[in-house]
Amino acid sequence: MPDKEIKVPNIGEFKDVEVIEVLVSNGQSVSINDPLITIESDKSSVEIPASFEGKIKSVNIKVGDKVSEGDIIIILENIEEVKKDILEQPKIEKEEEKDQIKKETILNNEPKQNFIEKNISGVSAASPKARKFARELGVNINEIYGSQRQGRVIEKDVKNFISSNINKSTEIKEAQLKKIKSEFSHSDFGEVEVKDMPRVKKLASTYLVNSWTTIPHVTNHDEADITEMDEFRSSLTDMYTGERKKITPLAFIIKALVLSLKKFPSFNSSIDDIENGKITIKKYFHVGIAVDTPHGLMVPKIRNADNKNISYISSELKTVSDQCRNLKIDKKEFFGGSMTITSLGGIGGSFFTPIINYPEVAILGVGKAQKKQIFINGKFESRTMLPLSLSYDHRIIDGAEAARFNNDIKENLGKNFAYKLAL
Ligand code: CAO
Repeated sequence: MPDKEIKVPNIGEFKDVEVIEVLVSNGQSVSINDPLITIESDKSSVEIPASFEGKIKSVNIKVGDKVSEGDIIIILENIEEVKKDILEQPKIEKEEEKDQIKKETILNNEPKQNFIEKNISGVSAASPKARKFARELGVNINEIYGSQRQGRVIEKDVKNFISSNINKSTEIKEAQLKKIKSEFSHSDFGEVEVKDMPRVKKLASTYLVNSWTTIPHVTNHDEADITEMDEFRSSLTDMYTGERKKITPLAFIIKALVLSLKKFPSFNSSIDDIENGKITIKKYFHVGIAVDTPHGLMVPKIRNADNKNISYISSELKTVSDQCRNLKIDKKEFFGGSMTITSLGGIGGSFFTPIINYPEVAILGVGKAQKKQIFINGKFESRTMLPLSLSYDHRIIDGAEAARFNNDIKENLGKNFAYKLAL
């Protein structure tokens, strides 16, 4: 029986990718999924894990080598040895081994992921030095977004991450200590099933908890009268086919939000350096959109929304939400936003309390527009009303400013929307 070879798996269209780290050495035992090497293209870096377990007979590559799919990374000890071991083991252990072999087959038959998918699923690009440093300090490097090109993490980012988390971790530890422990487990009351949380949800939970526990949130609710805008939207047809154009209210809301951000720059800011009393005002208008996907919530950006018209924004909305749902979006697209819109308008409901997408300072929640009887100029009229829920960081935005901001959005979506949104 020959030795077992571990090869470079499918890495998408990438070829001759540089090995930046070799994480194992001859004679070392590895388990399935243990990282073996790190490779890096100009798009991202990923660790290649072991697809079998065993003892390393030889490591076939070194730092600086270029590898492509199918290249042999390491050779594991002769499989005869493993077989001999199995024969010598008691029956009960053989069953375990069978499970292991079954696991291996499943692993090898699993659809292969490509580079971008791994990148979006949360693997940070990092220099080998930064990786080593993070590993030594017990920091998960994938939780860090780096300061270098395409979010690449360097040693300094690891240091910054640690210092900014020291206070947080003390608070979290205190909170954990205070957690109420139930005397009973769920299964004491009937059948239950424990499942793994999707990876995107796990990653998002760190950000959500950070936002919820560190930002003093307030939410202002309001309703925008979008009657004229909605009639216009529903009347849009394709010039050539005459078919109805499918542009959702969200494209108009993005444009309206950009106008309000221009008027109220504090909503387009971040206060990551609050200890030194510094506010970063962004001069760009990258609007985040919360996208519901089977993997969890993702928030890609519509970049430079101020320079795009409604049709363009509408088709970009479709493109980025499809990319998120198919896990074909670069991790960097989840960063560098001005403010986020979270729209439940296509699903239902009116008002809610959205959580700010840190390090932003405000988020606009949009509910489902409904026809309502509104008292205008002494009589009731049927108008289409859009529920708005604006959550903001009270350290930087006051309630009065938030109410004015909502008024401005209402104005931008109101009767004179065409003039306001330059249609
Ligand atoms: N009021 C009334 N109808 C609305 C509406 C609103 N505010 N917003 C959308 N609609 C309508 C659309 O016009 C469309 O109708 P037609 O099928 O007749 O054209 C339908 O609802 C579906 O719209 P959509 O949801 O597919 O598209 P969208 O552009 O409004 O939203 C996206 C795109 C990506 C935001 C959406 O698909 C999505 O993922 N929404 C969920 C976001 C979410 O989960 N937020 C919560 C985060 S907090 O946990």
